[in-house]
Amino acid sequence: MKHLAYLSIGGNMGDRLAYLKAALEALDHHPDCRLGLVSPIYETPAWGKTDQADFLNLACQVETDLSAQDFLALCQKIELDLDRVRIEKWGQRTIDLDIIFWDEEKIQEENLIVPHPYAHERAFVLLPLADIAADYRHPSFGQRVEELVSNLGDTSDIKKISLD
Ligand code: PH2
Ligand code: MG
Ligand code: MG
Repeated sequence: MKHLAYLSIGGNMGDRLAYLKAALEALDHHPDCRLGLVSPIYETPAWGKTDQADFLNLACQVETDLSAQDFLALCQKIELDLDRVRIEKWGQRTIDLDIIFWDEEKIQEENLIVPHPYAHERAFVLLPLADIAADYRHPSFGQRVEELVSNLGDTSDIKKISLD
């Protein structure tokens, strides 16, 4: 059965753009996944643990036949393949793939909570997401992504970057 996942992807170590592109390619090349819409890329100040380099972030849509758990395992494998080392919570990383939404489902498992519990508080997640899923309704809050953006308390200075 097909599922639609929305991901937030970001990183702030090494060649940030190359890591983002490699993550998108890895998703698209998987036989059970198809990459759909991809947002523009944003440069964003580090959220949570602020004494680190700026991130590049984007949001994307993936259609997949995998279960949520298998898709999570795939995301974690892609992170490892792309030099991800877990040093500290919210610390610097080459790449992070977070599942924000999975169909209209709410998932509460030991290793996977969807919708992502901080998504609605983070400009670096919501703004890119609004570019590709403005009308998607948050399964827990009932608000559309666009509405979540207008109610956002996070006023980080996040900038769409041009790739030309
Ligand atoms: N990811 C975090 C913590 N802080 N800040 C920005 N700007 N972008 C991120 O992707 C990010 C973060 C934890 O995963
Ligand atoms: Mg994250
Ligand atoms: Mg993560």
